[in-house]
Amino acid sequence: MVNFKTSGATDALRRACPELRLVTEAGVLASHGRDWTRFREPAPCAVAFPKSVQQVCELVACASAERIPLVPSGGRTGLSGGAVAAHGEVVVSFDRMRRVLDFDPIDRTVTVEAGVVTAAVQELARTRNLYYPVSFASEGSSQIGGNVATNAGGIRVLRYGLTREQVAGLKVVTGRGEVLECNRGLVKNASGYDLRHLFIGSEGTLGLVVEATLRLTDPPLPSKVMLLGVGGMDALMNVFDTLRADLALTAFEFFTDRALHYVRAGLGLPKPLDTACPLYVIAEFDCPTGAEEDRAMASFERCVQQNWLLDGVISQNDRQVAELWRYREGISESISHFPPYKNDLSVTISRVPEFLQRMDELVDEICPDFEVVWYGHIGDGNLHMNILKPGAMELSEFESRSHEISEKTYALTQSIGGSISAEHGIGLLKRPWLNRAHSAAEIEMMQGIKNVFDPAGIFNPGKLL
Ligand code: S2G
Ligand code: ZN
Repeated sequence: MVNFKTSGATDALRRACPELRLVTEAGVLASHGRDWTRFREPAPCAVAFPKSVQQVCELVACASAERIPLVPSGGRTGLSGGAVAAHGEVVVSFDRMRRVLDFDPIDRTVTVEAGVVTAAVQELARTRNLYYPVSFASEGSSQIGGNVATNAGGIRVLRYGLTREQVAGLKVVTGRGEVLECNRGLVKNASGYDLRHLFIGSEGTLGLVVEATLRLTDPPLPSKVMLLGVGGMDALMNVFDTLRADLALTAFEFFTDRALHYVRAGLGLPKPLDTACPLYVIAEFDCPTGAEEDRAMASFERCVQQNWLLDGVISQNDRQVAELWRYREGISESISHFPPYKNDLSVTISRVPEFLQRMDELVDEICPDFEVVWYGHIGDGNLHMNILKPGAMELSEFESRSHEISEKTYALTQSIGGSISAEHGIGLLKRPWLNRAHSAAEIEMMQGIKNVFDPAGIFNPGKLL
């Protein structure tokens, strides 16, 4: 951490912020100095647990004056190392800022502190007969502040968009220790640049999100889920196009037979279909009456007649909906022990088959000895590529081999206009390839924006930029 102060940082913070809870206990340093990634050892000098915006402002003012690097930390479920503190930084945890500050039934908005867990917002919405639609496997531990910082997506982006579309207002502490109230929950506000949208997806590099005002929406209609077996990606895209035309889809996810193998082993799940297929789909759709179910069955039959579908089941009740979703939502945890090297890629939906075909050829050519598990969100062109570490291979060798694959993967992704990070962010692990995602001019502009909001460069140094 060049020109940053890490030794003596805790003393400086204790003097400047006597009320601030500052922990240096080894177990907390280890647990709070990381996210879900396992490629860097956590080594913060301390973990700060502010309990108010005022304490955050005091902390940032001191860190800015003393040039103490700060790593914001929410639910620690990130997948690009964005919340990893490996160089003596001070972690800023929002575990003690978990209050629900306001709910307005007319505005249909809820204002929460950054440390509120995603599932708690979903539950609050449910109790008010409303719905918070951002949903993903780690929602039980991820925090709203981190969801905003990474613009978390999840399984229903197809219908509701990402976190960005739900944020009606943000309160942020900048690197100058100022509090910005962005948009304050307004639906319309044409009064200049919407700074809210700079902070969403900024990965903690522009400011610390301390409060968010989130839009809630109508509760979803009763829905059903189909688990479908498909012969190949071209057929899968025909199924997607057909079901999207015939049904009100809320999700359209895919996973490969290798993913199915691991999630069945990991969760002890039975075979979902009699037919073993190379690819599987989870399609969720509005099904309030028998008419929609009939339409779904007709659509299913048409896909079978076209030989796009090899097999399939449809849920008969809510329990089966949950059971079918486990085949998709359980994949990530079922392969986490390897560990996997993750690439979170996106292309326009129409390019998915070509992209996957060329990726298969690339993997066969450069790493036939590696096992790759694919799954993701066809409905928004986001494909999760998980390279599984071979048991006997050292983590460091595995990471460097995976970097070679990433070099070629990102070149291919860039060649067809895709993104090297669809929803997990650039963080620490993808930073060497930022120039695959943006031109030099764009990166220069991004650095200029960073300098405005974080002039001392104390926010999450080494991440993203
Ligand atoms: C997903 C979750 C994390 C992972 O399952 O859609 O975004 O394993 C992922 O990539
Ligand atoms: Zn995902």
